Amino acid sequence: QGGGAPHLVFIPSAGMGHLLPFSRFIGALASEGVFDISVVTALPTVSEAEAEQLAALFASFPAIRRIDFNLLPLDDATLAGTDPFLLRWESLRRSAHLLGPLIAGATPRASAIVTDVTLASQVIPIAKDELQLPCHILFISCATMLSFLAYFPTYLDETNTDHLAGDVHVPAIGHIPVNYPPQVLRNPDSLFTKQFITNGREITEADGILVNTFHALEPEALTALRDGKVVPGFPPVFAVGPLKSTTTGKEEAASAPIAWLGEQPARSVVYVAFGNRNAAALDQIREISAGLEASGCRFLWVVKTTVVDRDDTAELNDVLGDGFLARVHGRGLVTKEWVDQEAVLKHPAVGLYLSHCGWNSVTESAAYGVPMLAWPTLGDQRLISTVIRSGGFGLWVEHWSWDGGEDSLVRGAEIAEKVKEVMGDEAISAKAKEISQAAAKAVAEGGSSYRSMQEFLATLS
Ligand code: BUP
Repeated sequence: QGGGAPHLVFIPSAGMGHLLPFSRFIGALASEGVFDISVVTALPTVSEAEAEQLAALFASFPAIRRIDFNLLPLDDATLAGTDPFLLRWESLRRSAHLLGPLIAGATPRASAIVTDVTLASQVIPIAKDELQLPCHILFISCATMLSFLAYFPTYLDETNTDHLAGDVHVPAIGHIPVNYPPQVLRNPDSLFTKQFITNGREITEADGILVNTFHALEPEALTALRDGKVVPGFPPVFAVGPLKSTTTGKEEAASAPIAWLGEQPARSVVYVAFGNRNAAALDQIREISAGLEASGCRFLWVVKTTVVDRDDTAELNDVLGDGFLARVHGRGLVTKEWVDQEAVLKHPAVGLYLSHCGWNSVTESAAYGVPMLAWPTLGDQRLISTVIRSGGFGLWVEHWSWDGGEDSLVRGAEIAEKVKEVMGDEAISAKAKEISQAAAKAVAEGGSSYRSMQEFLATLS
């Protein structure tokens, strides 16, 4: 590195779903060894998983520089009770004016900024007006969600409203029922809604948008965005996924879940995980346990009972109920620990992923050809589930929700039935295999994502 190499400054946001694709993208660039790279880092991180991820990134690539970003205190009583990750996004946004001088002082001089979309409306003007630097977004959800985000301000203007008030027809994408986008958008006063709208308006000013997807996974959405059919004059969209880890930790390979998977027959295990910030209600957890037990399948289940991992002190036995772990001993492994999910999904023993459908998780499942049983919980996850449905590599039981309350509780018997159904579905399994082959082709030399990456890199020199 050095001597006139482009210097990219990355600004990731909070939450593993945001940090992991940044780490993967940065790792891929750093491995090429031709770029100077800095990462704007706000410490302490919200979760322990993020702290460990950042430490691993800097340890794997010692040449990457860390730009410490000291956040201003967020003294705002109106934000009490807000989700800690969303609160951190707000904190990053309100401190963003400090980024201009920080990045201006970087040596060698920065040549471009790559920011998370949650900070777009703050960072893009700083990059362009103050620093005269190109500003790109690394979008961490799917192209379908990007289309929705980009079109949402037009929807508001045309319907003369300030919130999600009905179905949305996104040009060239189609009809999106009112209950598919993040439901918090129904509330105009929510912090998320305000951020979503200002970011959605500003992203058209970005110089480029990198998306962790690939052409075969979302052909319509990518074509519509690129042809300016969603929003005229939309920035270039570079589909560079699926992004994969560049560090293959030996410790992960030796971890208990991976070792356990090594003892199970091929395609026999149901992997169950609902992301790192979805605190499931106790009664729903009990139904899931009943469902997994009744399914008769082997399973590996990552249980989270709190939004932030550091707060999780519950004992598994208390959470799962007396006797459960003993009854499923040998065929089910349950953990509260962070597992290397990519290594799990890559493992030949895994035959199904019962998932909350965070986008990173979906791209991982697609990359490794694991069929999905989609159980979206919140945020972008229902829109993401439409991608699984149209790709045919999973089943989305649309009436399953996580709203809480007696009516919305998904019963163990139904969970067992659907698990068995997808485990035995040859058509879904064939589609999953097909999509993983398409993913491998996309990132291989000459593939669509490979070429998009080259096109993006060409803009930097
Ligand atoms: Br839990 C867990 N190990 O134990 P998403 C997650 N992950 O590697 P998010 C692990 O975290 P939202 C674990 O592979 C994925 O790359 C997983 O990102 C990894 O969902 C990432 O899938 C999680 O985008 O929820 O962030 O939990 O959708 O709300 O962002």
